[in-house]
Amino acid sequence: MSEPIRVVVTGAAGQIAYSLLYMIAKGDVFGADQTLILHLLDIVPMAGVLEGVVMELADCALPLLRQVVPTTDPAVAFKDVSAAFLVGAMPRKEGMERKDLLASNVTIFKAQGEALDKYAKKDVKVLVVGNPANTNALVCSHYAPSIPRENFTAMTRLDQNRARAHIAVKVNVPVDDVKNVIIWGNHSATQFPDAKHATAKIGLVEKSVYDAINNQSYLEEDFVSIIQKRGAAVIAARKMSSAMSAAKAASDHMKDWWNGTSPGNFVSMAVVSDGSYGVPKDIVFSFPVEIKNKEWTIVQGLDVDEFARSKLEVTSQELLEEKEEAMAVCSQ
Ligand code: NAX
Repeated sequence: MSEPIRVVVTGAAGQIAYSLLYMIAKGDVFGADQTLILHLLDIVPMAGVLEGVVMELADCALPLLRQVVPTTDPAVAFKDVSAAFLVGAMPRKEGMERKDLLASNVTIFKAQGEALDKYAKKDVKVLVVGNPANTNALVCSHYAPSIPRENFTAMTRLDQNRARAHIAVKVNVPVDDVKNVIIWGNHSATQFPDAKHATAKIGLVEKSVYDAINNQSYLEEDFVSIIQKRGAAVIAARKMSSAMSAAKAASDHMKDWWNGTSPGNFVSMAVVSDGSYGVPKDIVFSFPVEIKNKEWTIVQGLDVDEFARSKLEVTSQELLEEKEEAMAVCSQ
């Protein structure tokens, strides 16, 4: 067993964290040999609920979990952490405009960026889940200048998992036999789920998903719209937003970042754009990435046709607008 690492989960009294904490604490993310000290951050009114979560984690009797630190103080929460799951955010309330939500949440991520800058390890891996996730990650990184920008990412893995599972059902193979579905852009309704480069193992043959489904309009219209609206469909059915699947996606994202991707496989992560594929620089944009030695690189050289290009432009435009609004709020 190696020395314990410190991992923080914010929004630790919330519904995603309720599933995520168990996944982390039993070794799904950092491995079966990595002991952990879990830091749990939430806001003062949730301190009582947090105590209940601490009790349940203790009652799980998990061998890797060496200590749990519940707190409402960012200085304690971010101290010496190697990995940060930034889940906590203000939910959208009735009558609240998207702009108001963005304003409240970027303020949270500005403060957490400053706290990460001061207290976290300089090689901390930060995954932002709380919405608007891409722009929150950008803000967080901006206020943590001593930590490399590459260490800030936002989650589009839930969208990728949804897309992959959808294709698997469509071509009737286990989900593991579908690979390289891409989510481009923002974790919002403008995201572009792209099956153009995806393959599925059908029998013994690895086939292009486009060939296997053989219905271009389905893949460019219905599929895109179903994945874009999947979150809303879960809310309509469950009367609450995705939680178990969001936690699994956060776990998958960090696990791949920590351990790397296997050859020939790429995953989607929202990362700071370097201008690849004509995407504007300096927005946090979901790209296909490969990961080695805990460092991601954007997969290059994929063919982006005119249809895809138009989708990338729409989602880029939304992210540029969010960035402008966020920076205006932060500079007030
Ligand atoms: P909950 O409302 O159940 O939990 C959020 C928790 O965050 C609450 O306990 C709240 O007190 C806490 N919180 C609020 N402000 C905080 C602060 N400043 N510091 C620490 N904790 C704070 O929401 P949940 O369902 O867990 O969702 C959390 C976030 O994930 C939301 O912003 C949601 O929109 C977002 N999602 C993002 C997804 C993605 O794919 N990127 C998918 C799932 C989810 O919708």
